[in-house]
Amino acid sequence: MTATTARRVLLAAPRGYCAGVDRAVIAVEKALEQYGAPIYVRKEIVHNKYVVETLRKKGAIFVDETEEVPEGSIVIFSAHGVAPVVHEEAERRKLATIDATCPLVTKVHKEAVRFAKEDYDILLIGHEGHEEVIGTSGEAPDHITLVDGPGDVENVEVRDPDKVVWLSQTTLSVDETMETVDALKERFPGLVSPPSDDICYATQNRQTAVKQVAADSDLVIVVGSKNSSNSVRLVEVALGAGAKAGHLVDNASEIDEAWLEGVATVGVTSGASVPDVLVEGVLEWLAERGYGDVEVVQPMEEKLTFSLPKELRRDLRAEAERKAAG
Ligand code: 0CN
Ligand code: SF4
Repeated sequence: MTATTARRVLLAAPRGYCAGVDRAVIAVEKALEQYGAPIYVRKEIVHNKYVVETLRKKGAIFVDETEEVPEGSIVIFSAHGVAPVVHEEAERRKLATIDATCPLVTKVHKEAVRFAKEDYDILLIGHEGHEEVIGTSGEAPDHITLVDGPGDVENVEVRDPDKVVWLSQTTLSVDETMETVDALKERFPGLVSPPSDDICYATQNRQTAVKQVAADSDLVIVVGSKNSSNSVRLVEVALGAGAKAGHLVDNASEIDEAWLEGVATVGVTSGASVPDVLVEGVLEWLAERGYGDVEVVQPMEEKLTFSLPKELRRDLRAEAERKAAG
Protein backbone atom coordinates (compact mmCIF):
# COMPACT_ATOMS: atom_id res chain seq x y z
CA MET A 1 0.00 0.00 0.00
CA THR A 2 1.40 3.43 -0.89
CA ALA A 3 1.38 6.24 1.62
CA THR A 4 -0.48 8.45 -0.86
CA THR A 5 -3.51 6.14 -1.25
CA ALA A 6 -6.64 7.95 -0.02
CA ARG A 7 -8.16 5.32 2.19
CA ARG A 8 -11.85 5.37 2.94
CA VAL A 9 -14.80 3.20 3.90
CA LEU A 10 -18.17 3.14 2.12
CA LEU A 11 -20.70 1.94 4.66
CA ALA A 12 -23.88 0.48 3.17
CA ALA A 13 -27.31 1.26 4.62
CA PRO A 14 -29.71 -0.35 5.17
CA ARG A 15 -27.66 -3.17 6.67
CA GLY A 16 -27.94 -5.44 9.70
CA TYR A 17 -31.10 -6.29 11.65
CA CYS A 18 -34.37 -6.50 9.76
CA ALA A 19 -37.80 -6.34 11.40
CA GLY A 20 -38.16 -10.13 11.55
CA VAL A 21 -34.79 -10.68 13.24
CA ASP A 22 -35.33 -7.87 15.71
CA ARG A 23 -38.68 -9.39 16.69
CA ALA A 24 -37.29 -12.93 17.02
CA VAL A 25 -34.32 -11.89 19.18
CA ILE A 26 -36.49 -9.69 21.42
CA ALA A 27 -38.96 -12.59 21.72
CA VAL A 28 -36.24 -14.79 23.25
CA GLU A 29 -35.06 -12.01 25.57
CA LYS A 30 -38.60 -11.18 26.74
CA ALA A 31 -39.44 -14.86 27.22
CA LEU A 32 -36.37 -15.26 29.43
CA GLU A 33 -37.46 -12.24 31.49
CA GLN A 34 -41.09 -13.28 31.67
CA TYR A 35 -40.82 -17.03 32.36
CA GLY A 36 -37.20 -17.36 33.54
CA ALA A 37 -34.46 -19.68 32.22
CA PRO A 38 -34.29 -22.15 30.70
CA ILE A 39 -36.18 -21.29 27.55
CA TYR A 40 -35.70 -23.75 24.71
CA VAL A 41 -35.20 -22.53 21.15
CA ARG A 42 -35.59 -24.88 18.20
CA LYS A 43 -32.63 -24.26 15.86
CA GLU A 44 -30.67 -21.00 15.84
CA ILE A 45 -33.19 -18.23 16.45
CA VAL A 46 -31.42 -16.37 13.61
CA HIS A 47 -28.32 -17.47 11.73
CA ASN A 48 -25.76 -15.51 13.69
CA LYS A 49 -23.14 -16.97 16.01
CA TYR A 50 -22.85 -13.90 18.23
CA VAL A 51 -26.61 -13.60 18.73
CA VAL A 52 -26.93 -17.29 19.58
CA GLU A 53 -24.00 -17.19 22.03
CA THR A 54 -25.34 -14.06 23.72
CA LEU A 55 -28.76 -15.63 24.23
CA ARG A 56 -27.21 -18.89 25.38
CA LYS A 57 -25.40 -16.99 28.13
CA LYS A 58 -28.73 -15.49 29.22
CA GLY A 59 -30.27 -18.95 29.62
CA ALA A 60 -31.61 -20.00 26.22
CA ILE A 61 -31.03 -23.65 25.30
CA PHE A 62 -30.76 -24.27 21.58
CA VAL A 63 -31.92 -27.68 20.33
CA ASP A 64 -32.21 -29.23 16.90
CA GLU A 65 -35.59 -30.86 17.37
CA THR A 66 -38.57 -30.49 19.68
CA GLU A 67 -38.05 -34.07 20.94
CA GLU A 68 -35.03 -32.76 22.84
CA VAL A 69 -37.26 -30.38 24.82
CA PRO A 70 -38.51 -31.75 28.18
CA GLU A 71 -42.30 -32.15 28.31
CA GLY A 72 -44.13 -29.11 29.61
CA SER A 73 -41.31 -26.66 28.78
CA ILE A 74 -41.40 -23.55 26.65
CA VAL A 75 -39.98 -23.72 23.14
CA ILE A 76 -39.49 -20.88 20.67
CA PHE A 77 -39.51 -21.52 16.94
CA SER A 78 -36.88 -19.64 14.94
CA ALA A 79 -37.42 -16.76 12.49
CA HIS A 80 -37.03 -19.13 9.53
CA GLY A 81 -40.30 -20.95 10.19
CA VAL A 82 -41.29 -24.56 10.78
CA ALA A 83 -43.32 -27.20 8.98
CA PRO A 84 -46.79 -28.04 10.38
CA VAL A 85 -45.48 -31.39 11.66
CA VAL A 86 -43.24 -29.49 14.08
CA HIS A 87 -46.28 -27.74 15.60
CA GLU A 88 -48.02 -31.12 15.87
CA GLU A 89 -45.02 -32.71 17.56
CA ALA A 90 -44.82 -29.82 20.05
CA GLU A 91 -48.49 -30.22 20.86
CA ARG A 92 -48.10 -33.96 21.39
CA ARG A 93 -45.27 -33.28 23.82
CA LYS A 94 -47.35 -30.65 25.63
CA LEU A 95 -44.85 -27.90 24.99
CA ALA A 96 -45.80 -24.26 25.28
CA THR A 97 -44.73 -22.73 21.98
CA ILE A 98 -43.80 -19.21 20.98
CA ASP A 99 -43.66 -18.89 17.23
CA ALA A 100 -41.01 -16.35 16.18
CA THR A 101 -41.38 -17.16 12.47
CA CYS A 102 -41.00 -13.92 10.55
CA PRO A 103 -44.41 -12.77 9.25
CA LEU A 104 -42.85 -12.51 5.79
CA VAL A 105 -41.95 -16.21 5.91
CA THR A 106 -45.45 -17.02 7.13
CA LYS A 107 -46.76 -15.15 4.09
CA VAL A 108 -44.91 -17.58 1.80
CA HIS A 109 -46.26 -20.55 3.82
CA LYS A 110 -49.78 -19.25 3.24
CA GLU A 111 -49.16 -18.88 -0.48
CA ALA A 112 -47.94 -22.48 -0.59
CA VAL A 113 -51.06 -23.71 1.21
CA ARG A 114 -53.36 -21.75 -1.10
CA PHE A 115 -51.75 -22.90 -4.35
CA ALA A 116 -51.60 -26.50 -3.12
CA LYS A 117 -55.34 -26.34 -2.33
CA GLU A 118 -55.91 -25.21 -5.91
CA ASP A 119 -53.86 -28.24 -6.95
CA TYR A 120 -50.96 -26.32 -8.52
CA ASP A 121 -47.50 -27.79 -8.79
CA ILE A 122 -45.36 -25.36 -6.79
CA LEU A 123 -41.75 -24.75 -7.80
CA LEU A 124 -40.04 -23.42 -4.69
CA ILE A 125 -36.82 -21.62 -5.56
CA GLY A 126 -34.41 -21.94 -2.65
CA HIS A 127 -31.34 -23.58 -1.21
CA GLU A 128 -31.56 -27.26 -0.45
CA GLY A 129 -31.33 -28.02 3.26
CA HIS A 130 -32.01 -24.43 4.38
CA GLU A 131 -34.43 -24.37 7.33
CA GLU A 132 -36.82 -21.96 5.70
CA VAL A 133 -37.17 -24.17 2.63
CA ILE A 134 -37.74 -27.24 4.82
CA GLY A 135 -40.48 -25.39 6.70
CA THR A 136 -42.22 -24.05 3.60
CA SER A 137 -42.01 -27.42 1.78
CA GLY A 138 -43.61 -29.05 4.80
CA GLU A 139 -46.82 -27.07 4.19
CA ALA A 140 -47.55 -29.07 1.04
CA PRO A 141 -44.89 -31.74 0.50
CA ASP A 142 -46.84 -33.45 -2.30
CA HIS A 143 -47.16 -30.26 -4.33
CA ILE A 144 -43.74 -28.64 -3.85
CA THR A 145 -40.57 -29.23 -5.85
CA LEU A 146 -37.38 -27.47 -4.82
CA VAL A 147 -35.48 -25.60 -7.54
CA ASP A 148 -32.00 -24.75 -6.28
CA GLY A 149 -30.86 -22.19 -8.87
CA PRO A 150 -30.85 -21.99 -12.67
CA GLY A 151 -28.85 -25.23 -12.97
CA ASP A 152 -31.74 -27.19 -11.50
CA VAL A 153 -34.33 -26.04 -14.04
CA GLU A 154 -33.74 -28.65 -16.75
CA ASN A 155 -34.52 -31.49 -14.35
CA VAL A 156 -37.82 -30.10 -13.07
CA GLU A 157 -40.85 -32.23 -13.78
CA VAL A 158 -44.47 -31.15 -13.38
CA ARG A 159 -47.82 -32.87 -13.84
CA ASP A 160 -49.48 -30.13 -15.92
CA PRO A 161 -47.28 -27.35 -17.41
CA ASP A 162 -50.33 -25.05 -17.41
CA LYS A 163 -50.82 -25.33 -13.68
CA VAL A 164 -47.48 -24.36 -12.23
CA VAL A 165 -46.54 -21.51 -9.88
CA TRP A 166 -43.15 -20.46 -8.51
CA LEU A 167 -42.52 -19.26 -4.98
CA SER A 168 -39.21 -18.60 -3.26
CA GLN A 169 -37.16 -18.48 -0.10
CA THR A 170 -37.12 -14.94 1.34
CA THR A 171 -33.33 -14.51 1.44
CA LEU A 172 -32.13 -15.26 -2.10
CA SER A 173 -30.19 -13.18 -4.59
CA VAL A 174 -32.80 -11.17 -6.51
CA ASP A 175 -30.81 -11.36 -9.76
CA GLU A 176 -30.10 -15.08 -9.58
CA THR A 177 -33.73 -15.80 -8.74
CA MET A 178 -34.84 -13.86 -11.82
CA GLU A 179 -32.43 -15.97 -13.90
CA THR A 180 -34.02 -19.10 -12.46
CA VAL A 181 -37.51 -17.76 -13.15
CA ASP A 182 -36.60 -16.85 -16.74
CA ALA A 183 -35.25 -20.36 -17.32
CA LEU A 184 -38.40 -21.85 -15.78
CA LYS A 185 -40.58 -19.67 -18.02
CA GLU A 186 -38.72 -20.95 -21.08
CA ARG A 187 -39.73 -24.46 -20.07
CA PHE A 188 -43.20 -23.61 -18.75
CA PRO A 189 -44.58 -20.51 -20.52
CA GLY A 190 -47.75 -20.69 -18.42
CA LEU A 191 -45.79 -20.39 -15.16
CA VAL A 192 -47.67 -18.27 -12.61
CA SER A 193 -45.75 -15.79 -10.42
CA PRO A 194 -46.37 -15.26 -6.71
CA PRO A 195 -48.94 -12.55 -5.89
CA SER A 196 -46.19 -10.39 -4.31
CA ASP A 197 -42.41 -10.60 -3.87
CA ASP A 198 -41.33 -13.54 -1.74
CA ILE A 199 -37.77 -12.25 -1.46
CA CYS A 200 -38.31 -9.90 1.45
CA TYR A 201 -37.79 -6.13 1.58
CA ALA A 202 -34.73 -6.48 3.85
CA THR A 203 -32.96 -8.91 1.54
CA GLN A 204 -33.71 -6.71 -1.46
CA ASN A 205 -32.68 -3.45 0.19
CA ARG A 206 -29.37 -4.84 1.49
CA GLN A 207 -28.54 -6.10 -1.99
CA THR A 208 -29.43 -2.76 -3.61
CA ALA A 209 -27.25 -0.90 -1.08
CA VAL A 210 -24.25 -3.22 -1.41
CA LYS A 211 -24.41 -2.95 -5.20
CA GLN A 212 -23.98 0.84 -4.94
CA VAL A 213 -21.04 0.43 -2.60
CA ALA A 214 -19.43 -2.43 -4.53
CA ALA A 215 -18.99 -0.55 -7.78
CA ASP A 216 -16.51 1.82 -6.06
CA SER A 217 -14.85 -0.69 -3.71
CA ASP A 218 -11.57 -2.55 -4.00
CA LEU A 219 -12.71 -4.80 -1.19
CA VAL A 220 -16.15 -5.45 0.34
CA ILE A 221 -16.39 -6.87 3.85
CA VAL A 222 -19.75 -8.40 4.70
CA VAL A 223 -20.36 -9.11 8.38
CA GLY A 224 -22.43 -12.25 8.89
CA SER A 225 -22.25 -15.95 9.75
CA LYS A 226 -21.45 -18.62 7.18
CA ASN A 227 -24.89 -20.27 7.48
CA SER A 228 -26.74 -16.99 6.94
CA SER A 229 -28.17 -17.19 3.44
CA ASN A 230 -28.82 -13.48 3.04
CA SER A 231 -25.31 -12.59 4.29
CA VAL A 232 -23.63 -15.05 1.91
CA ARG A 233 -25.69 -13.56 -0.93
CA LEU A 234 -24.37 -10.08 -0.12
CA VAL A 235 -20.81 -11.20 -0.91
CA GLU A 236 -21.94 -12.72 -4.22
CA VAL A 237 -23.94 -9.63 -5.12
CA ALA A 238 -21.00 -7.34 -4.27
CA LEU A 239 -18.65 -9.35 -6.47
CA GLY A 240 -21.24 -9.40 -9.27
CA ALA A 241 -21.60 -5.62 -9.01
CA GLY A 242 -17.90 -4.92 -9.48
CA ALA A 243 -16.18 -5.25 -6.11
CA LYS A 244 -12.62 -6.42 -6.74
CA ALA A 245 -12.75 -8.71 -3.71
CA GLY A 246 -15.36 -9.70 -1.15
CA HIS A 247 -15.27 -11.63 2.13
CA LEU A 248 -17.76 -12.75 4.77
CA VAL A 249 -16.59 -12.41 8.38
CA ASP A 250 -18.32 -13.05 11.70
CA ASN A 251 -16.39 -10.20 13.29
CA ALA A 252 -13.23 -8.08 12.98
CA SER A 253 -10.97 -10.88 14.25
CA GLU A 254 -11.59 -12.81 11.03
CA ILE A 255 -10.30 -10.05 8.75
CA ASP A 256 -6.96 -10.84 7.13
CA GLU A 257 -4.55 -7.88 6.97
CA ALA A 258 -3.39 -9.13 3.57
CA TRP A 259 -6.81 -8.27 2.10
CA LEU A 260 -5.90 -4.57 2.48
CA GLU A 261 -2.89 -4.80 0.18
CA GLY A 262 -3.26 -2.00 -2.39
CA VAL A 263 -6.83 -1.26 -1.27
CA ALA A 264 -8.06 2.34 -1.24
CA THR A 265 -11.81 1.89 -0.75
CA VAL A 266 -13.36 -0.72 1.54
CA GLY A 267 -17.10 -1.35 1.33
CA VAL A 268 -18.76 -2.58 4.52
CA THR A 269 -22.19 -4.07 5.08
CA SER A 270 -23.88 -6.79 7.15
CA GLY A 271 -26.61 -9.40 6.85
CA ALA A 272 -30.12 -9.16 8.29
CA SER A 273 -29.20 -11.25 11.35
CA VAL A 274 -26.17 -9.17 12.37
CA PRO A 275 -26.14 -6.78 15.37
CA ASP A 276 -24.48 -3.47 14.51
CA VAL A 277 -21.98 -3.82 17.36
CA LEU A 278 -20.12 -6.31 15.13
CA VAL A 279 -19.99 -3.78 12.29
CA GLU A 280 -18.71 -1.16 14.72
CA GLY A 281 -15.90 -3.56 15.61
CA VAL A 282 -14.98 -3.87 11.93
CA LEU A 283 -15.05 -0.09 11.48
CA GLU A 284 -12.74 0.34 14.47
CA TRP A 285 -10.36 -2.30 13.11
CA LEU A 286 -10.27 -0.49 9.77
CA ALA A 287 -9.82 2.93 11.39
CA GLU A 288 -6.76 1.63 13.25
CA ARG A 289 -5.28 0.80 9.84
CA GLY A 290 -5.91 4.18 8.24
CA TYR A 291 -9.45 3.68 7.00
CA GLY A 292 -11.07 6.13 9.39
CA ASP A 293 -12.93 8.16 6.79
CA VAL A 294 -16.42 6.63 6.62
CA GLU A 295 -19.07 7.64 4.10
CA VAL A 296 -22.58 6.17 4.42
CA VAL A 297 -24.22 5.07 1.17
CA GLN A 298 -27.96 4.80 1.71
CA PRO A 299 -30.21 4.35 -1.31
CA MET A 300 -33.37 3.92 0.82
CA GLU A 301 -34.78 4.06 4.34
CA GLU A 302 -36.43 1.25 6.27
CA LYS A 303 -39.16 1.78 8.83
CA LEU A 304 -40.91 -1.59 9.13
CA THR A 305 -41.35 -3.18 12.56
CA PHE A 306 -43.34 -6.23 13.65
CA SER A 307 -45.17 -6.78 16.91
CA LEU A 308 -44.00 -9.64 19.14
CA PRO A 309 -45.39 -13.18 18.73
CA LYS A 310 -48.99 -13.29 19.96
CA GLU A 311 -48.42 -15.88 22.74
CA LEU A 312 -45.81 -13.61 24.28
CA ARG A 313 -47.87 -10.45 23.87
CA ARG A 314 -50.77 -12.15 25.67
CA ASP A 315 -48.63 -13.13 28.66
CA LEU A 316 -46.83 -9.79 28.83
CA ARG A 317 -50.19 -8.01 28.82
CA ALA A 318 -51.57 -10.27 31.56
CA GLU A 319 -48.47 -9.61 33.66
CA ALA A 320 -48.79 -5.84 33.19
CA GLU A 321 -52.45 -6.00 34.22
CA ARG A 322 -51.59 -8.05 37.29
CA LYS A 323 -49.00 -5.46 38.29
CA ALA A 324 -51.38 -2.57 37.67
CA ALA A 325 -54.03 -4.25 39.85
CA GLY A 326 -51.42 -4.34 42.62
O1 0CN B 1 -29.26 -14.93 8.63
P1 0CN B 1 -30.68 -15.21 8.88
O2 0CN B 1 -31.07 -15.69 10.24
O3 0CN B 1 -31.30 -16.25 7.87
P2 0CN B 1 -31.02 -16.66 6.36
O4 0CN B 1 -30.50 -15.50 5.63
O5 0CN B 1 -30.07 -17.82 6.40
O6 0CN B 1 -32.36 -17.09 5.84
O7 0CN B 1 -31.46 -13.85 8.59
C1 0CN B 1 -32.82 -13.70 8.91
C2 0CN B 1 -33.67 -14.21 7.87
C3 0CN B 1 -34.78 -14.87 7.96
C4 0CN B 1 -35.90 -15.57 7.98
FE1 SF4 C 1 -38.16 -11.62 7.76
FE2 SF4 C 1 -36.72 -10.91 5.65
FE3 SF4 C 1 -35.75 -10.58 8.04
FE4 SF4 C 1 -36.01 -13.04 7.08
S1 SF4 C 1 -34.65 -11.44 6.31
S2 SF4 C 1 -36.53 -12.36 9.13
S3 SF4 C 1 -37.91 -12.80 5.89
S4 SF4 C 1 -37.59 -9.54 7.20
